[in-house]
Amino acid sequence: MALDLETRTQLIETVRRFVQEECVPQEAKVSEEDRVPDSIVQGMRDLGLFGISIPTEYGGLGLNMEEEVLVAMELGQTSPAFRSVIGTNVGIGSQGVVMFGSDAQKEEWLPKLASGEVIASFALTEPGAGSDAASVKVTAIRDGDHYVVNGTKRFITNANRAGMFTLMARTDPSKKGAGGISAFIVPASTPGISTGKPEKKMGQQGAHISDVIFENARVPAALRLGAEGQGFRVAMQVLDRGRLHISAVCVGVAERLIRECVNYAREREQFGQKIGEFQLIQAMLADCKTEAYAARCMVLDAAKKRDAGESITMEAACTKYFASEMVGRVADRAVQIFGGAGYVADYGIERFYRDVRIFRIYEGTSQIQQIVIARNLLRED
Ligand code: COS
Repeated sequence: MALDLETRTQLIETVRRFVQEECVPQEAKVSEEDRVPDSIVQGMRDLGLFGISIPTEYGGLGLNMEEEVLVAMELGQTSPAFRSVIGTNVGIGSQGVVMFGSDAQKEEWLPKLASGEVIASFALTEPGAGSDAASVKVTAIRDGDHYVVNGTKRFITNANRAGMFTLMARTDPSKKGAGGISAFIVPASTPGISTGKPEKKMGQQGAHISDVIFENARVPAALRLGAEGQGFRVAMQVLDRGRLHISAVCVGVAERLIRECVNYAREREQFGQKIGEFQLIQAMLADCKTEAYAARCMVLDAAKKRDAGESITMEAACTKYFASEMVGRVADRAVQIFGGAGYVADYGIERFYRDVRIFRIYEGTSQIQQIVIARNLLRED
C-alpha cells in the first residue's frame, strides 16, 4: 500500500532534515575515524530507517519501491557510508526473508531487522565467486535436521556488526552451477562463525566489509530460505531490487555534487569573473544535470514498474549501469570544476570521488549489468 502524498512528503522532508543536520556536518569526521557515531545510528533507528522496506505487520515502514528510492535519493545527499549503516537491513540482507521467508522466519527475524536491533548482512561473494556468483564453493551439507556450513565469504558489507547473514551456500556439490545453491538465514552467533578484519578501502570509510569464515557451523534446516537449489534465484531477485536502491543513492550523490559545483561556480573567481560565467564550466554543469536527471527518471520508472508487479531484471540492470557510471562522471567533473580545491581533502570533493567508485562494482559490475541487459534483450520475443 502506497503512502498518501502528505505522509510521503513528510517522510522525505524528515529524512532530508536528518541528512542535512545530522550527517553532513559529520562527513569528514566519519571518514577520518572510519566510524559512524552511535548517535547517528540511534537517530536512524528512531526514524525507522532500518525498516523502510520491511512490511508494517513486522514493524517496518512498509514503503513500496518508489517510496524507498525517494528515501535513498535523500540518503545519497551525504557520504554514502551513512546509508551503508541501514543499507543491508533495507536491501540485500533482509529482502531474501521478505520475499522468500516462511511465516515463522518472517515473524522471528523481520521485527528485529526493522528496528535495527539486529543487523543483516548478505553473504554471497567469495574469493573465487565475484561476478561469477553461481560458482560459490561454501558448502552447506545436510546432517539430520541441520546443515553444516564450511568455507569463506569475502567483502561482506556489515559482517562485523551482523546479527544474521543471508547466506548462499552449495547444498549439492555434485551440481557445479546455480542449481546446487541454497539460501539460508544464519544467526551470527552460531558457533563456528567468525569474521575477518575489516578491509582497508579506497573510499566509504565508516562502512565496513570483511571476510566471514564458516567452520562446521551448524544451521537448522528450518532456517533454509525457500526450497533446496533455489538459493541462486533468491540472490538474483534480491539483487534486482538492490540495484535499484543503489542507483537511487547514485542519483542522490550526483545531485549533492551538482549543488556543490553550482555554489562553487557562483563564488570562485578567475580571470576577473565568476567561473560559472565561463561556458566551458557551464557545459560541465549542464552535462552533470542532464545525466543525473536521466538517472532519476530511470530509477523512478523502474521502481514504479516493480510496484506494478512487473519483472524489472533488465530495467534494474540498465538503471544500475547508467546511474553508477553517471555518478562517476559527475564526481570526476566536480573535481575538475573545483580544480586544485577538488583534489585536496578540505573540500570533501575528492572524498566523494573515491566513495562513488565502488558503485560501478558492487551489487554487480557495469560489465555484469551489460551482460544482463543484452541477455534479456536477446531473449525477448
Ligand atoms: N531473477 C530470477 N532468476 C534469475 C535471475 C533473476 N534476476 N537471474 C538469473 N536467474 C536464474 C536463471 O533463470 C537460471 O535459472 P534456470 O537454471 O532455472 O534457468 C539461474 O538463475 C541461473 O541463471 P544464469 O544461467 O543466467 O546464471 P549465470 O551463472 O550465467 O550468471 C549473472 C548470471 C552473471 C547475471 C549473475 O552471476 C550475476 O548477477 N553476477 C553478479 C553477481 C553480483 O551482483 N555480485 C555482487 C555481490 S553482492 S554485493
